[in-house]
Amino acid sequence: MFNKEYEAMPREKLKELQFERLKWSITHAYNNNKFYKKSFDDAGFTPDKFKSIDDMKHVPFLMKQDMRENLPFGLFAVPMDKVVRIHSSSGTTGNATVAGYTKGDIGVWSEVMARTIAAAGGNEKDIVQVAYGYGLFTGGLGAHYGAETLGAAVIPISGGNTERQLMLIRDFGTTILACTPSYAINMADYVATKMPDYDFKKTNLKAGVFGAEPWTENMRKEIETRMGIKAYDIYGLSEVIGPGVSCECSEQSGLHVFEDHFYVEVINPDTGEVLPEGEKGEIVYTSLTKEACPIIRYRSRDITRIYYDACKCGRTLVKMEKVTGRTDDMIIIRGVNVFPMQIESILMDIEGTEPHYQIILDRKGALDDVEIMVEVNEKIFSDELSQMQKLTSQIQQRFRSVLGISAKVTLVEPSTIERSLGKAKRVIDRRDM
Ligand code: DLL
Repeated sequence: MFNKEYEAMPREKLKELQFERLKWSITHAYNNNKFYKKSFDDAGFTPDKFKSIDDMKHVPFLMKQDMRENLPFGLFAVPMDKVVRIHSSSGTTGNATVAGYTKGDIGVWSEVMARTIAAAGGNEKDIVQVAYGYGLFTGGLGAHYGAETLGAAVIPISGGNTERQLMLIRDFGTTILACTPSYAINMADYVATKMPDYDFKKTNLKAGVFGAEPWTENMRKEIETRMGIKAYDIYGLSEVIGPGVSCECSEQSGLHVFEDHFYVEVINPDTGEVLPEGEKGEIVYTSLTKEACPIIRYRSRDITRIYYDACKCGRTLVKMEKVTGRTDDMIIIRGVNVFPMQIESILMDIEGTEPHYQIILDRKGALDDVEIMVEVNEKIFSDELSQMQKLTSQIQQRFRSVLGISAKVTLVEPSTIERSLGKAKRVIDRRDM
């Protein structure tokens, strides 16, 4: 553990710490930011009414729309001379958000990312190759500062240039890879198709810290087998800090939330009501220590559940389940609510398909038209036509029985679907065009 005092703090003590920090954060936002002052006043809430953690339910939510309406710096709570970094995310759903950091915020972020890499087995002896994009996206610099804080050696290659990535892994002896899970698969595919003499198992690579997009257990298995590594899920969002909000530990069963810096609640997205432990809903974040951009009850739109268990790793921090969807990447196909992840799970359970797919939505008259384009492996593609037809109808049948929708299925040869260097683009919705 990078910071045992906080990561394994007895829960009672952690609760006290959270209460003190919540009080500070709420007061800081109210006193130093006009948006929060108005929003709290409108809701009839003032920080002096915050007497226990239970009072959180009286604090108004911060919505994505509030962020948009206050672009670029309307949610900052310190003067610009205290801000040392600005990041911005185009957002998974296309709405820009801007985040500012003070020196102190960068310190917290570096610490939670150091903890994240340590939870994946990293220490100062490791060589961490950061293949997340550097720039306004928080992945690159977040992993970079975390790895340095841990004392590891960083290779700041950023995303792209796959062949060079693979050569560096081999020649520099990279031990930990940081990138999106879809890019990790992309690297494995590159090796399989273009570098016959390359063997991941002969490199020093032992682990990967993968995140920034949803991925399934099947994808984890695939990455672990093909690269001969342990693949850990890491999670975060720019509005909260970037990567470093939560991460998996050696148990790989749920992501520990760094609760000494982030307070989490799960709510019913329709009613806003806080749900009991273990129930699935939208996760809501409150920052406890952030100076430049405090976020108070931010509705993330990510769907998960949180639960407390005595984790074998020794951390006492609450766990969140792998995020498999958002309230807003939900697509409605002929009235059926579908998450891209459900489609991925179906495809990954079918022998012969690859984890590269796109869902193309169109409108034919009044009806939604769905096409699933999915890559199949080389063997199937070069086999007889009957094999392809069999697979097509197997996929169609699974879609009908699991999701209740009929879709056109197009099987394509390996490497047809455009690869992304960062987050994969799974859905192309042409219905509103
Ligand atoms: O994606 C931060 C990040 C960078 C996380 C690198 C992990 C690794 P944003 O670009 O603001 O920030 O996008 C945040 O991405 O609300 C989730 O919907 C999704 N997301 C992030 N990590 C995961 C994950 C970064 N491990 C949005 N699993 C979030 C599922 C994830 N979804």
